[in-house]
Amino acid sequence: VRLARDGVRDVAEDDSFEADVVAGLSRPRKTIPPKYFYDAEGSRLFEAITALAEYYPTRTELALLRSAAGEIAAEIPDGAALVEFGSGASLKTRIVLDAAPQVAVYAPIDISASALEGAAKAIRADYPKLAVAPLCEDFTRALELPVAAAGRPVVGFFPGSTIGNFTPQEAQAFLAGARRLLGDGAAFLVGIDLKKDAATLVAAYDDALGVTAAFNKNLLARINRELGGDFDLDAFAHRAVWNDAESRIEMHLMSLKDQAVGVAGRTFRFAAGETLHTENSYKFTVEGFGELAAAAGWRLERWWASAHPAFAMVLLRA
Ligand code: AVJ
Repeated sequence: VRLARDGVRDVAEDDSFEADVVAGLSRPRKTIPPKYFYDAEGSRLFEAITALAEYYPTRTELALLRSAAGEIAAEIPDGAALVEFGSGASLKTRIVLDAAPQVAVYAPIDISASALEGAAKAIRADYPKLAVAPLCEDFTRALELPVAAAGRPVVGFFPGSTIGNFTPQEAQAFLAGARRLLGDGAAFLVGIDLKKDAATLVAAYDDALGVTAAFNKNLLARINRELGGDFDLDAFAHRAVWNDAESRIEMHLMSLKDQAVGVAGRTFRFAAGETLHTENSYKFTVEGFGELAAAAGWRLERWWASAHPAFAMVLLRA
């Protein structure tokens, strides 16, 4: 961990991408962690996804946050430190900050140094009284709050239903880690996408314009760019499947033929019809999420939910 010019803590760009891709492609059921979608091109494509007619989560959560902002703000103590997990451009944060001027410290945690620096700069410019203390880290690994948060009431913020990318075991481990990081008495606001009819869900992950397909295939392009891969993007097809037993949308890339692909000096074989599993997006019930949170030491205190499409912002208490 080094300290960048303007005080942003930065992590060394390690070779976990190569190691994770090689390990994932070596498994009998090939898989790659979805966190690798978000290089510059992937982040741009995700932004485009959030504007699609079929992709309801982002606009639904924004509307929910706006309508509940006053009640959410009332749950935030004076002088609180707001700690955001995977802050990106910090757009949803602004809704909370606008409604809760009593927030004294904003600590965004993000793995992308450029996103973090840009967001910190913009938030500092627009909220001059707020102390901004960014942490450049994988938000699943952060172990310590910035010193600026010491002694303050702490409120965690994890919007976007990003928690849906974790398996239930990973989600529980993440929530337990966040419980340790945020500390006794902390509140934790988590955005979760709720279970709904399969047609709505599948359309949200397989849009008519093919933006989600491009987002999914960008993972192969990124492997080609960064790991010297030779994936033929036209030899794979985007698939979005609702897995009801697991209550999750799965994204896959299906091989359209028997083929061999080179990555990082190795060869991986795909049979026609075989898939590379690239993402799970779990859909919750508020009750089910409450049980998951309880197993990690949190109490579900209250929640706000929209009806159609259903999405929820839950308030957990340590
Ligand atoms: C950013 C993880 C919330 O699961 O809906 C969007 C990512 N994948 N379309 C989601 C995503 C395909 C998104 N999250």
